[in-house]
Amino acid sequence: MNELEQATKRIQNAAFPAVLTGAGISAESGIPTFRGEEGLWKQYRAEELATPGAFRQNPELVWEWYNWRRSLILEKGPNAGHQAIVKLQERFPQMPVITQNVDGYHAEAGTANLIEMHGNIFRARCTGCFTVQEHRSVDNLRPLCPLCEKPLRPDIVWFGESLDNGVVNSIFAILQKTDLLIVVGTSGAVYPAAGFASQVYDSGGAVIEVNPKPVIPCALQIKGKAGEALPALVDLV
Ligand code: BV8
Repeated sequence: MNELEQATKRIQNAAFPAVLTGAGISAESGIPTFRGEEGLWKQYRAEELATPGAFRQNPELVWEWYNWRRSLILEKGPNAGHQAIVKLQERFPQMPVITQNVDGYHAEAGTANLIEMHGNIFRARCTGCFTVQEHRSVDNLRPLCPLCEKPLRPDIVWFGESLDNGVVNSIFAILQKTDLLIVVGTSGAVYPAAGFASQVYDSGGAVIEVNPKPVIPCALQIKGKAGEALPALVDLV
């Protein structure tokens, strides 16, 4: 049996599969990943801009980066990889989808039971009164809170910031329960997401990885693009 057939069997026999995605699932939508060649923005790396320090030091530069990403995300849309996960949820209606991505594409594709663990690029949070609101502007470099007029920040988890406790608890409950974690399009460079696959594997679960450059040793690795391999896999299930 080849990897695709083995993976199909594992999914067919799964009692409570779960999905974890990273930037790679949006690559075929035309959204640059963080650590691929095209992942750099101007001369910056995500780790230099997606931090509280960078925002304190140069909020306009950080807003410029998010405005650029938001306009690109608005221009494009979910791809066949996102749609395949929605189709898999028809087979497994309880299947949770945990994403590291902030582009909103899983929600736009109609994904249920979705956890956006790093927040969402179309929300902003007030640095004064902490109100969270929708934010779709692509050119405002100094957005202010309409309630208290303090500066807004992206409602996104930056490097060095803790994830929301509720989100962490929900994810760990899923990782305890799942018997199959399907990991799509992540380089496994960022924690805590980078530890999820081994956590499932160490507690007796199975892991399938879909990535042109697989990185998870304990996974059944399917070397391929999300937009091609996922639909093929879901069609076989
Ligand atoms: C935390 C939002 C507790 C931003 C993101 C020192 C001080 C403080 C913390 C740390 C520290 N050292 C380490 C840490 C922990 C830190 C961390 O992990 N750092 C790394 C750099 C080592 N983590 C944190 O800070 C987290 N919080 O730990 O809280 C704490 C608190 C204080 C002090 C200590 C601990 C918070 C991390 C959240 C950061 N925010 N996103 C934004 O988006 O603007 S993470 C960012 O990276 C994105 O969300 C992204 O999704 C994520 C992971 O990247 P990937 O998704 O994997 O993307 P990447 O480009 O890397 O890979 C793409 C993959 O796709 C590749 O494998 C490629 O082969 C594949 N691919 C390409 N094409 C396709 C494809 N796959 C399929 N199909 C294709 N077509």
